[in-house]
Amino acid sequence: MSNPNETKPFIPHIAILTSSGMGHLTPSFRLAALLANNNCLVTFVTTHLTVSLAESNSISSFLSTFPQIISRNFTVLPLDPTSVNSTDPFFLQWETIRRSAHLLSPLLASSSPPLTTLVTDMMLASSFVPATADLCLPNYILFTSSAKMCSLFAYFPTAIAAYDSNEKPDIFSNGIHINDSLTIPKSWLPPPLLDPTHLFATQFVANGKQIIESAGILINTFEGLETESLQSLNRGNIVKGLPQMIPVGPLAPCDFERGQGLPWLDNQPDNSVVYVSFGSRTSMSREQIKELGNGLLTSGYKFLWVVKDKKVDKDDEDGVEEIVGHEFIEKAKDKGLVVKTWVDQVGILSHQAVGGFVTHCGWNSVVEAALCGVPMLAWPQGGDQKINANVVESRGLGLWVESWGWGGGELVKAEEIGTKIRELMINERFKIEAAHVKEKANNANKNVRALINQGL
Ligand code: UDP
Ligand code: G50
Repeated sequence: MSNPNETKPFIPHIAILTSSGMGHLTPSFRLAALLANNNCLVTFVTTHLTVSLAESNSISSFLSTFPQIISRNFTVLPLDPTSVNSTDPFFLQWETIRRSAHLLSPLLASSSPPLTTLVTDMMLASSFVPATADLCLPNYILFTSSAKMCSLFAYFPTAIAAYDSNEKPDIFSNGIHINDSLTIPKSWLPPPLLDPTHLFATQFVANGKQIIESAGILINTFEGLETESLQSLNRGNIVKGLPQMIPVGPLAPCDFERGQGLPWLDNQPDNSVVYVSFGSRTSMSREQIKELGNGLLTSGYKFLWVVKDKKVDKDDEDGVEEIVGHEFIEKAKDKGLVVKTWVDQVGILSHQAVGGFVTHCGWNSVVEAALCGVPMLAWPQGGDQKINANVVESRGLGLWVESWGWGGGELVKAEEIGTKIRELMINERFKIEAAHVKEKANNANKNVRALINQGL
């Protein structure tokens, strides 16, 4: 017979509201899995109309692998695209979700058992934190980029407020001076921020203002990777009175993300292959693809290259051979593998044959490479990627050729790409530092589990 005086153990019930794009969905899945595997009940809120196929496929796999996670489909209102200053499908989807914020409380109010905590993706913070205030729950923000980017994010509204539009036509010409040890140069800013009327800029400012109202920021980074930035944020050296930054990284990949493996890779010697990928939503011009392909050939290293021809996978119809050319395929026969499918990136990065990663520096890619101890050649293409590239370079995890600029700018020539790849693969210091950070990444994982067990 059970003891009537025995109290039931407290089980936190956490709702996670994710946004759009694999760079946001993936860390939300990983956080949800981490919580669900550590005695929390999780409700996961998604919008089932996604921009890309990769998103809808991964949502299905995630939900079927975790039947214990409660799934809530958030139906959003259609957005009039002429009402916003952007055509990027992901930016539009963030805005669509943001404008439906008032519909979330009614969806979550009846949760059983009642919710104890909300976690909202940073792209949605400024509309959802106020809109869910009536639920009277602590609202944490999930920040899926670097702590250095979070410093800019937190400070940017102050920088804008200090600006008198009549006196200084170019507010960014000297960069954003955050404190005596941190200035973000103008050329590193996400390009849409340079136009204050751009949808991305208005969201960025509104979301940045909101973080002060949140219960805390869960950030996919770790002490061993971004010691200084985390300290500055938490010691009030960026913005005074910020809620606590809680490093929850490196968020560990879930089993459902695992792919079938690549027999070609299994047959290559240790540390001999360069892995090349620019993430889930960056396409390159055909001209740049040609230079990159020739650069890989001239590097002398074997390569595994994921090509992307269109921003959204549904539109990516041409075959690999049409994109890279028949001549290249012939030349690359014994040298590399070129694919145009979704790959298991963590599976590749953790393969012993992979010795270097040419990356756009989407933050998830950087954290995954850090977790697997793989040095990087940073080639930022847009968004927060130059700031992330700076983290890679300053942490000694690889090199960044700043003069290459953003993707879509001046053409980077094959010869130079080949030279930099050789530098990446030869430099022992990168390998040593990457191994060191990998060890710290594994220790950080243990700390996160301890934190959650104490009750977040
Ligand atoms: N990714 C993957 N396979 C692919 C392309 C991307 O697993 O073929 C994953 C990658 O491991 C990362 C995420 O998708 O977790 C991309 O996020 P990131 O922040 O690196 O860049 P984004 O795609 O947002 O630009
Ligand atoms: C995704 C993206 C471009 C981009 C960023 C992305 C960031 C991250 C910081 O995550 O810069 C950020 C926080 C809130 C916000 C916008 C950006 O509203 O495609 O630059």
